[in-house]
Amino acid sequence: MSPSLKEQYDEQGYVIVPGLVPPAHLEGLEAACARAIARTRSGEWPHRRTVGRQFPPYGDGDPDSWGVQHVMHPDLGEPAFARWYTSDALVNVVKELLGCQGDDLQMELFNLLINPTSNSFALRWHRDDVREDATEEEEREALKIWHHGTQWNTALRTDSCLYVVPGSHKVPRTPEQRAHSCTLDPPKDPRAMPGAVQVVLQPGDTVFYNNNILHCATYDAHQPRITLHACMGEVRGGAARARNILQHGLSWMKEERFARTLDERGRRMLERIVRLQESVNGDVGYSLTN
Ligand SMILES: O=C(O)CCC(=O)C(=O)O
Repeated sequence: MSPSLKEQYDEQGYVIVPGLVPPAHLEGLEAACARAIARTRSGEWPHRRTVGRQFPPYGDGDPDSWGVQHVMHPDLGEPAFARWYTSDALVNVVKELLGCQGDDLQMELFNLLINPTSNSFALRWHRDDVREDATEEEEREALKIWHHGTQWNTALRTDSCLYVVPGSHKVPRTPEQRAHSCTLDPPKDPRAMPGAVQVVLQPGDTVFYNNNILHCATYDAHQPRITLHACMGEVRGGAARARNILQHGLSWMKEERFARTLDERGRRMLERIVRLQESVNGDVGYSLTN
């Protein structure tokens, strides 16, 4: 018997699921992505990942972008994104991977990963919520915490940017892996990392991953990338999830006009993340440094 999606996800730290964008959503998403990317590249959409900055805060330093942030934001005016984020096809897989009910799910990040246009770029090897200079013991402790959430990339164009080390979401780096990842510099060759595999997605494929898996990514200015990049969590994550999610700046989600763009399921998911934001006192800070 082949392993279930959840078994593969728990064991390897990632799993690829084909065909999670139902045909009824595809045309709307394609058109919404094209408009969002054009507005980002022209400088009109200010929420973006700038080339040269690997993690939040992304700042404004470079006109070139490798990501569009907050695609459900009402100012972007693209309801296709929230419609898909709250769709049965997607939510059913997330429930299976997290082992939870729909009533536990909270709305989190939804961004877009794109190719820069003038400068190729790369993200260093990292875990999203464990610093690269953590000691082996600190890393072991951090990886014991289950964050009650999953992150995914859904490719609308063939995408081979992401590299992961299967199984590394559960164990500290070996000394050799540490040597490849204890730097703020992007890797010259991601394949040099012991255990690394390149994740190749065909259009329509989704890779779900534990964002504390050891991973990096390369962005080729000449290879079109249109990849939906999002995460969803469940309320049991509480404070363990707060920094990871809220460091991206989600106060706009509290605006009543955003709730009005959502269906019933979306509004309930939104209420849960707003409760998390309200429960956090003060600045959550950032997981990683640039
Ligand atoms: O580009 C990717 O696929 C990965 C992005 C990533 O690692 C991140 O946002 O932390």
